[in-house]
This record gives sequence, structure tokens and C-alpha cells, in this order.
Amino acid sequence: MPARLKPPADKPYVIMLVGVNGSGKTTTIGKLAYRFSRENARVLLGAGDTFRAGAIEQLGVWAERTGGADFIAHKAGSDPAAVAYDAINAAKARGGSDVLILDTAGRLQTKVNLMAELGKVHRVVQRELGRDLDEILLVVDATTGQNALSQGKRFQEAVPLTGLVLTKLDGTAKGGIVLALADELNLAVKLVGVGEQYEDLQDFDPPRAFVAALFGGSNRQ
Ligand SMILES: Nc1nc2c(ncn2[C@@H]2O[C@H](COP(=O)(O)OP(=O)(O)O)[C@@H](O)[C@H]2O)c(=O)[nH]1
Ligand SMILES: [Mg+2]
Repeated sequence: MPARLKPPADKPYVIMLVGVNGSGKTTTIGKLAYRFSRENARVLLGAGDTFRAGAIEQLGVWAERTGGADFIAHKAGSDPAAVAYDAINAAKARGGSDVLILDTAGRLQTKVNLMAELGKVHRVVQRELGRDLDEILLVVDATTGQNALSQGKRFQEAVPLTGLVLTKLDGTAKGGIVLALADELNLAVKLVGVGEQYEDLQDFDPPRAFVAALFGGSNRQ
């Protein structure tokens, strides 16, 4: 259980990842599944990206690699809310899952209909679960510039975000924008991606020097 995530109360513990294309949602899900599976949690992955070619298979590969997470998918092009519905109900079934992680299609924050679709997926999950999701994480690529602020605001309007994931920090000394974003949205950075392998996910617990380095400044404090 990553230390910065909300402690589990009810089963299933439900996490949904959202963000623009290529930010690292599916990879982060693989890493999270690996982490939960290592703690002997029974993990179910919901293939909510029904839009991008290959996205369902990509998640399926992660499910296998991480030691047999269960996997719920519909056909490519199908309604992501229907996938979410089935995933929640499979997770809730007797003998169901400890953890459900829902993937979503990447979407530009400027596409109003896609943001509305995300809102619909969220409402279906909430309704079927009978409570709020445990975590709704916005995944942000560390190399993103000022655009991260507009991404964050629009995603927060569409769904109640609970935290941020900063990915690709291995490839850049940037990433400072996410701290401005965290401040703007009043959300914590909870996880950091530092590579493409399933071990490459860290809890975000930065020493001051690290924060200063991210801002590109000195660490005189
Ligand atoms: N170097 C590096 N690459 C990453 C990281 N997270 C994701 N990626 C890569 O970024 C690309 C897009 O990731 P993906 O998970 O498919 O993004 P999605 O579209 O948001 O689901 C893939 O090539 C991943 O391997 C990371 O933390 N570090
Ligand atoms: Mg994806």
C-alpha cells in the first residue's frame, strides 16, 4: 500500500487514473498492481481506455506481468462507463477484489465531450460502489510545462481529484510545474514514476533539497 494513498476502509479499494494521452496512466497502473500484488492483495484492473488502439492489450500485459491481477475488458470502442460498471460489480462480488484500479482513455482537457464522458464514468462507479472512490489520481508527465495548470483545472472540474502522480521524473530535471499545480488545486503529489519498469514507482516524500532542485533553484533554506 503506497504510504501516501488514503488508507483502505471498505473493500474494494478503488483507484481511478485520469490524464492526457501518454502521461503514463496505464504504466502507473501496472506499477500499482505490482505493488498491491506483492502485499498479497487481490487486484482487478478495469480496461477503461476503450479508445486508443492497443490500450486494452497493454493493460492486459501488465496484469499478467504483475503476477496475475484479474482483468476486465470490453471490446475496443465500447462504452467506458459500461466497463466501469462491470469492473465494480466484479470487484464487489463475493470473493471479489481487494483493490480495483480503473484505467481511462487519455483526453485533452479542452475536449468538452470527453471530459463529460469522464464525469459519466465517475458517476457510474460512485453509484455502483455506493460511496466515493478512494483515489482519483491525475497523472502528469514531468516534462509538461504551463499546460499542466490548465490540464489540472479542467480535470478537477470533471471529477473530484484526490491527488497527483508525477511521471517520467527519471528523464528530466523538470517537474517543478507539478508543485505549482499541487498548490493551485490544493492536492498532494502522492506518487512519482521514475522509469518504465514495474518497480519504478516511488512514494512522493521529498526532502526540501529535492523540492528546491525541482524548482531549478538552489537549496539554501
Ligand atoms: N521514463 C519513463 N517513462 C514512462 C514513465 N511512465 C510512463 N512512461 C512511458 O510513457 C509512455 C506512455 O505511457 P502510458 O502508460 O501508455 O501512458 P497513458 O497514455 O497515460 O496510459 C510509455 O512509453 C511508458 O513506458 C516513467 O515514469 N518514466
Ligand atoms: Mg493508457
